[in-house]
Amino acid sequence: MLPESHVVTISRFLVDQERSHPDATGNFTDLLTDIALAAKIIGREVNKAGLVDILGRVGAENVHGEEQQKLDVFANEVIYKAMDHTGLLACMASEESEGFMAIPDKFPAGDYVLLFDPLDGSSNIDVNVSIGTIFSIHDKISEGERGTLEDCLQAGSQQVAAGYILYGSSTMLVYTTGAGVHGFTLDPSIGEFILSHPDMRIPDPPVKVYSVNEAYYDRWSRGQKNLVNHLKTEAGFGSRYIGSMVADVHRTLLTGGLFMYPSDALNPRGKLRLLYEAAPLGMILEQAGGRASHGSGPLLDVVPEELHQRTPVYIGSAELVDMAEGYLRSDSEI
Ligand code: P6P
Repeated sequence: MLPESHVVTISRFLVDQERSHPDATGNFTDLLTDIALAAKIIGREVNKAGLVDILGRVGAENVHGEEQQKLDVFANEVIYKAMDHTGLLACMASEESEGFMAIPDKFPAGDYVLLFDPLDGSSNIDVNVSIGTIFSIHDKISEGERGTLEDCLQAGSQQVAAGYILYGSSTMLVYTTGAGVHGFTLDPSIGEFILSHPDMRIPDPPVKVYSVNEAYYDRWSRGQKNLVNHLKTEAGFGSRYIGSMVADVHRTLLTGGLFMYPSDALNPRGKLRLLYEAAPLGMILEQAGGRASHGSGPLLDVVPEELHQRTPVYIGSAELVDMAEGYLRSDSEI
């Protein structure tokens, strides 16, 4: 007997969502479908990374006679090649590519802009820790037929959609179009993403967990130090830190809590990137009822000045992000 919930693939879910937008062209449905395809291909390689490494020791080349690629370079190429010919995108930008990525002249261009981190946390692959792909989608705003850098440098509040794929104990795709957050789990036996987490909401009250790399404690501002000292003493919080942003933020979405990557004396803008890490994950958490801040205001309000711009990140339960801003405000009041 099937459970009450029905078997809904991401394709079926996208078509149903499209039906609720009478003016929809189907282009967004096609775009997410292509992203899901790229995710399956990347996940297949990520899930056999150890084996590939062993195979790689037999010869410096893979079975196709190609130079063994690093997985993040592979993931970057998979996404680019899955998207470049579709006629859906005006341009792309990637963590792996210095400049913005034009659509080849031989292919038609479209009206969406895709920003992505193809494989965030790839240093964790060798120790079998969960890693992720992050994507951010904007509308093209420039006048010309094909996209420009201007189309990539939009505030997070302008995103039309955002999402991530988490390659963990299972492969999950989580996305929002500004109408709630929906999670899909890959059933590898049939190669389909199945709706497993409809309308995700960050729990309230949250579990008492904060997530930050405390190795940098001595480089933090006084306010940052006071915040973490408060959380771990009076507030009785526990600490969880995976060191893979998608995994840390996904846990925060599911349990509540506070994920932080602060600025510090050596990194005045922090480490994480605004366009294709903080802004998309920030949209997801805000759509789920949480908050995203750069420490002194809404993260999604920041208008980027360059593609790989870094930003401090405070993402999670609204009350905890508010608390963080309160402690950090004391830094500017000194
Ligand atoms: P640190 C992974 O390298 C990454 O880009 C994010 O996924 C993660 O949140 C962060 O860096 C971890 O950085 O300095 O704590 O090792």
